[in-house]
Amino acid sequence: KFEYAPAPESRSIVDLRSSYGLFVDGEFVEPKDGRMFKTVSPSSEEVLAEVAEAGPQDVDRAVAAARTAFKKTWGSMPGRDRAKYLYRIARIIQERGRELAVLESLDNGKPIREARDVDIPLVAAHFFYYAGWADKLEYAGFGADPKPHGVAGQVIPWNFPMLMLAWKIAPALAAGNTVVLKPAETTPLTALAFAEICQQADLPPGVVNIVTGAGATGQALVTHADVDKIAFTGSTDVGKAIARSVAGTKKRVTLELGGKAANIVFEDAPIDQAVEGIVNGIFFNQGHVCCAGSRLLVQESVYEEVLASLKRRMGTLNVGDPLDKNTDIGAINSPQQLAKIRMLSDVGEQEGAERWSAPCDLPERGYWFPPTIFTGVSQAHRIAREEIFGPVLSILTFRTPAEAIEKANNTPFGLSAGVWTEKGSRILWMADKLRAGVVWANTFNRFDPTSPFGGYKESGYGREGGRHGLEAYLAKH
Ligand code: TXE
Repeated sequence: KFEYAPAPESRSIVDLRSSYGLFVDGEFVEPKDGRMFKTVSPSSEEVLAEVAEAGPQDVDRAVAAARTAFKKTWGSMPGRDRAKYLYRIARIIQERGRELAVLESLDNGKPIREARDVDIPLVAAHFFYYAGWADKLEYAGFGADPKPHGVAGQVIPWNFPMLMLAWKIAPALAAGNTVVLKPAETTPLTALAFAEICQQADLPPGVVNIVTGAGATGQALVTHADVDKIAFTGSTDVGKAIARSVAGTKKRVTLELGGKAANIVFEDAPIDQAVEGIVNGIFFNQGHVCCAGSRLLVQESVYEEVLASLKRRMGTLNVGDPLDKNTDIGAINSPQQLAKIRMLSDVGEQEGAERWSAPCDLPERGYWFPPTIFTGVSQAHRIAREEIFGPVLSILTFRTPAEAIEKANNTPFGLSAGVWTEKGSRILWMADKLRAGVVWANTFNRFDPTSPFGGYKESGYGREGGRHGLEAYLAKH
């Protein structure tokens, strides 16, 4: 009998320093008031490193460095030269791919298989893709001589730390902006590795600056008077606060916020394939995905069959050590997020829905939650309306396509949706009626640098990715 014994990805390929400063004007510097915070591995609770906490003066310094770089080098550099730097960065990311994947998995808790096969290859792909745009901006459709805004202030979340950095930094630099980016406080390490990559690529100082810290650092950045353009991905509440804070200023804003996507399975869908799509839709990245298929809408006639098949499949998922290549579901990113998932799951039961979790042994240390589904969910339940952002699926049923549309759109969010059916005409009809920025047909959670991504309604505004992703970083005239 063949026994597959995977070697856990070796931690030793990651060269962690015990402490990291801020990356300002091409160098790592101490924070002005010396404040540091710890970043912890969510799977082992081990302290991975100490990281500087940027205060307002540090943010000032970073924005000033970005302004100077915009004026002196990057803002006036020919597009083909900017492209050379972006291609160089993309190649270094590929070369260091294994190390970056391990670092991401350690700091975030995601399975190494996903970090290695999805996150990091997509990071490189974004830099390659936008490098290709840097000398072709006149074809982006914003006039013959589109101009960058200047300094971009970017705040990103913890679910796809390096990929969110790439979504933000690659188009900003391609368009000729300079950047100050704040990674999330629980996952700063790949952004700091990216700072080293900027040094390795000889990127002119000040073009990219990384300020680590918590919400206060993000707030200091987005309210800074000399920031021209803000890009934010994170919670809907913070997104709304940012939108309010920039009202009446010169700043341009794009917001990518929460979601509560419907994954809609019709009776004619190939059920095995749909079940794979349901599993991928909600359990990929522990469900820490803004476009996760967190509401399953299944046609009544196939409900029992889908449910039985889904439970069987959930029983095969491996939950545990993120560095093990056999792991399907890793650790929940933080105790705060775990508490939120637990709280909303308890509310689901209190409101009358029925909970089922796949049987699995969860490790003692670290933050874990088993793959879980709720049946008997009604549209009024909080678990059907609020973003849980964890491996928790709410299952509802429908009879007709019109009912599926009504239920799918019955949410303040509008980021994504999935449709499973053999009928091409139905896919087109559904895609037209669903109020969601992305509609996947017979697949889910597919990403590509050429495709625009973004929301309707309270999921935010603006698009990232593709030609549309450049729009946010170019001034029209
Ligand atoms: O988000 P925050 P949190 C959702 C998800 C999750 C919930 C809370 O439902 O459970 O939000 O997560 C920075 N000004 N999403 O608390 O606080 C913060 O430091 C400027 C969905 O982690 O929005 C971090 O870098 N910045 C989402 C980033 O904002 C501020 C991804 C996101 O953190 C700030 C993450 C402020 N006042 C959470 N306060 C998605 N759309 O994918 C915090 N930040």
